[in-house]
Amino acid sequence: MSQQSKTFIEFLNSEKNSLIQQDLKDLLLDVANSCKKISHAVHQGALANLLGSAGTGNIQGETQQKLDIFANELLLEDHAEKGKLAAMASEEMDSIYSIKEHLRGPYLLLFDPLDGSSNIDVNVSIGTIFSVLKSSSITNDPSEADFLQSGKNQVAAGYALYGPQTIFVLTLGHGVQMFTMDPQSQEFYLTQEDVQIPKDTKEFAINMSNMRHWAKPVSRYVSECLEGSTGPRQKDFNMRWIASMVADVHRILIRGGVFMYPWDQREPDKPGKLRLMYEANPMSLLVEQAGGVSINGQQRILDIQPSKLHERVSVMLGSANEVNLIMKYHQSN
Ligand code: P6P
Repeated sequence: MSQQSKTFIEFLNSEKNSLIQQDLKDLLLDVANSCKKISHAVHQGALANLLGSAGTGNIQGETQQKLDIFANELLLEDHAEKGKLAAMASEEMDSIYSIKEHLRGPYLLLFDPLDGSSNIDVNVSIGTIFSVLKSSSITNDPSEADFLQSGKNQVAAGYALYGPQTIFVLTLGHGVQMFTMDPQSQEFYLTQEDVQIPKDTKEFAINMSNMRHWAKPVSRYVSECLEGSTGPRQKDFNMRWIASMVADVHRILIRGGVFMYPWDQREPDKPGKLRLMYEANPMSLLVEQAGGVSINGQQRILDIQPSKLHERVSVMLGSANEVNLIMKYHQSN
């Protein structure tokens, strides 16, 4: 590792972050350390008897993998007594996790402890997504209502991607930074500052098997991509679908593209598959901070006022010019 690259703690303590609260810096350092431990477990896989189903289900109606539970429990244990949080919320838990009053701090931590679980057993990249909000009060018992803040209120958001490299991606509201873990030292080094998503792209990501269920604006956009240079877009497109939002979003942060998990008529009463509070909101803050756009078809995702903790949302995010075109199709439909 070239020695001039800052470590994560050097980045947090740099002049650029001089106005960031020390409590928040400490929290983010703890989150990064938790992700290092999850990375170690993910990369052990079968050797640690951590593959396969745990034989239980979560509030989402999904079968929990052993690593889902391991990651969730590790995050709870790591943060319950550090004095930075008033409460935590997780994709894997029905209700919030309240911190004991004498150990409370000013923040709320929300996470999808292991996103992309269906990829665990087939050795495809997965990740941890996190979002940080300010707690409205640390004196009385925190409630689910404390968490129901729109995504633009996030004070920090990011993810860890467990792939060929373990990468920690963060925004504190002043751009997006990427840190790569040195496998020997287990240290995160700043490897990309001020990430910028290209405004245009020739790559889209969506689960094509749901095509017959989509709303018209989505069908129109994807069909035009498929018509390529012979159609109205007058250029050919490529398609990707990793089925790990963290991996698909990471690719978009690096080289542009569009990620869509839109509403479809399979479950018409649900706005979408992905969860607003701990998937769409953190990813939307990262995408916007990197110059991209993130919508649900009607509005900016970060403006959505949540009504429940595990609320789902339709997600279309990525290269600004493409997502703005998708928004235009929704408005003209
Ligand atoms: P499908 C993973 O379970 C996840 O929540 C996202 O990470 C991913 O983009 C999506 O679901 C994949 O869903 O229906 O293609 O398996």
